[in-house]
Amino acid sequence: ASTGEPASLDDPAIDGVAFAPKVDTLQMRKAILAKLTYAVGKDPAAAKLHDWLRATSLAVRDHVVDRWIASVREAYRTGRKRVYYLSLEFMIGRQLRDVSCNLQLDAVVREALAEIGVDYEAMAELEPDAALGNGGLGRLAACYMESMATLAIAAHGYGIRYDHGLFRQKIADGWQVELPEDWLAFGNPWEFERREVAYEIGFGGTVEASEGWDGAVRHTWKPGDRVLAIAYDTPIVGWRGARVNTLRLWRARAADPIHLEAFNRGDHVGAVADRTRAESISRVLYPSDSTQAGQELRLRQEFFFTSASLQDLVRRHVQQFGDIRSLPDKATIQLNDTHPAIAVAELMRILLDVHALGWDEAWAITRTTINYTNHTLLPEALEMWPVSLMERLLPRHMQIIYAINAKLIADARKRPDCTDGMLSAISLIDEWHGRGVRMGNLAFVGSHKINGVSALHSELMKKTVFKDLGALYPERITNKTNGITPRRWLMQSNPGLARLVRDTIGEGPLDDLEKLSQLAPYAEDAAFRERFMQVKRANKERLAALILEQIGVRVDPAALFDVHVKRIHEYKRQLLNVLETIALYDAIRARPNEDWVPRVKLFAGKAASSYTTAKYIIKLINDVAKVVNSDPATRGLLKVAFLPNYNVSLAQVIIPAADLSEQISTAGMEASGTGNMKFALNGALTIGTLDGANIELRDHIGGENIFIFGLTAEEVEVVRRKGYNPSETIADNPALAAVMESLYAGVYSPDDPSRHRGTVDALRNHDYFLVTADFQAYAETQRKIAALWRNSSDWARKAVINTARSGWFSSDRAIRDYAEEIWGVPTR
Ligand code: B1H
Repeated sequence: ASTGEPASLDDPAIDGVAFAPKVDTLQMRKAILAKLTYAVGKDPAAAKLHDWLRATSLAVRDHVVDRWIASVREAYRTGRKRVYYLSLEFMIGRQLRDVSCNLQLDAVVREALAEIGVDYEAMAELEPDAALGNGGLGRLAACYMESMATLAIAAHGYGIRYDHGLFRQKIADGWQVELPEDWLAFGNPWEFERREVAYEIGFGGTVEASEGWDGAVRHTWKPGDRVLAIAYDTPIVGWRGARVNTLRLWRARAADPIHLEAFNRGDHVGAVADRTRAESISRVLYPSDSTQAGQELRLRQEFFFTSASLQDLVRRHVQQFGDIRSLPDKATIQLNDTHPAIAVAELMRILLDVHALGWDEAWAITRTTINYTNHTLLPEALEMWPVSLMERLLPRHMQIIYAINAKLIADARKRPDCTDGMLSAISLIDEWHGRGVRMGNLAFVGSHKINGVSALHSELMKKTVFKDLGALYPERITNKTNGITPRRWLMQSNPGLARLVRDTIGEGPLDDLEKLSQLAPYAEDAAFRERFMQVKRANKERLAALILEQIGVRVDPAALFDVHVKRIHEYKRQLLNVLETIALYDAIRARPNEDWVPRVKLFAGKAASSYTTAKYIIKLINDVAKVVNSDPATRGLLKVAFLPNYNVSLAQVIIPAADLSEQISTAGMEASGTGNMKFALNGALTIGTLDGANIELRDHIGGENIFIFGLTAEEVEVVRRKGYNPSETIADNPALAAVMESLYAGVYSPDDPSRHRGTVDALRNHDYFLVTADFQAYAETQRKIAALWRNSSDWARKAVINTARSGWFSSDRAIRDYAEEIWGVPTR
């Protein structure tokens, strides 16, 4: 390191004992100035905030690298089992604060910059979010990477280094506009390019069969074209520097950068056309959350990063242990949804065709090494690739998939209870929609363990998508309820609350979040409640300032902040919230003298670019906001705000400032949710359905501290089976009927009165997501919430209990469970 003690790269403490770099403010200041001068090449007198950010990041990074090298050496020295987490998404957000916090350098960095005269907060704001993900699934991968480092698991994340992450959202005249995101524009101090780590990834071509020396048939895939995968490594620092693991992201490069012959002919564009095509693989993240993209480029992305990752981990294994057959003892692979499910066929190909193992041995290795997490039951999200596309792009893999399928079907036929229905359900090939490969079934069949992400979701998985495979292999399905890292979602995002916790019950929760339960008795302590709500108030003032700055809406920090932030999707039912908001607006105007609780309805979230209905929901929220916010009749009692460009950094400001957390998906549709956990941890009360992890949240914090309403998953199923008639429900509820009529008449869209008629018609005629069915229960629950709000000490009591009882939702707990029950690796 450039500061403090010379680094000990073989630090034995990495195996267990916690650590903090011994650096004082003076050393940190010198280090930052040295980086500014010699790495950034700037005169301190002329340096811009951006330059200081780069210099500071590099100075902090030195401390990371020491621990990183020690961690890698430790894994080699001890020969322990590694965890490989394959994910098409990693939404890791900003790094500087995360890394400094985990290395306990935050205070020193802050002071050093203050001495130099640089505003740390303003500087840190300049760091772009690494937004290589869509939503919960990608953020979960980031929380898990951090917890694996914290628990000193030797883990590697593998994904794609997209040039452009999730689009930037602008709101223009109330509509979502997507702008390209350019996180690498100013370089990325947190990544290390590894030009020498490069693998060839094949596509297309032919398969040749020949007889081997032993008389067995060997297959050789001769790809038609090849792309290079180049590694970019980002260190992932665990809490207190327990360990530093590697997130390895692959970038696509053309094997030949330019066709000189074409260039010399004067075809300057054609000379680089192949290159552009090859490199498009890692160009951009698909912005769809919960719908299969179905594009050839997406399949190329999936195979590209899966193949590179498997080649890399197999090479590492053989280099260290000499024998591919010990792979299951030394490596375990976790597939984050089916996006890397082709791993089953690719690992088989590597074992059969490259390492010349026999089928049974190769299959046993594959099946003990791979595990699969399912994140959704939504039919439109279940990946299925056309057989024709797979045969063209991955001919050898398709052969292997057919062979796996033949054995699967043959085994199933041996069972006495085997039926044709069962065979067609378990088959890897779907014959119904024009022959497709069911990636979920492939992942299931090739895995040791298959897990869902909440108790309810895992149960539903057994009853729906994996009903028949689950009956055949019941021991494989398990549950691992999601978790969130308390470092980012409490310590960094809510330093006020973290300080209060520390002052009250000490350091315990910093290393074991479940110790937050020691706060529970303080719910009865009026002075403590006062301090707790003061922290909340300060967070709300900060958010109010941001809302004013971003969209020019003035909100009162004393009002109830009612927050609905997540991807925009029909099943998440932002519409239910909007309809109730309109009903509330109607009621305030109808009965102006009632004792209304001042409320801010805050929304944020992105719609998939191709999801028209979701885009109309955004427009509707903004249309309603415009009318409500400018109506003097509400006397400021109701404000509606849509904050643009929801991302990890914005979430870190919004969540600590929330009083009420909206988790109101149609029961049975949200696999888990993780926002629900973040809000509760930060002392917001939840209004929610019995869906996903909300159920476990209720079990942990107690039914009296959460507001549950609406149909259960079982009731939803029954209602849908019977055939739901929304028009009856609407007719029975005058407030709801009035809302529908005003929307239909264009009260909220006077410039285009028919704009929201499609929305109203859909609700009146089908209402697949049962918005109208749950409206009454939701509205009544909101009135109970308002009543509780008036009793500020009762509200505060419940808020404190929410924080105190959320410790179980730490991703450390989740990862410990994966480590023990799925991976078979020790944790500290
Ligand atoms: C989740 C997705 C997802 N489930 C397809 N499935 C995608 C599906 O680009 N695609 O094609 C992208 C993402 N994301 C979420 O995972 C669930 O909806 C949440 O309920 C859950 O909390 C989260 C993490 O498990």
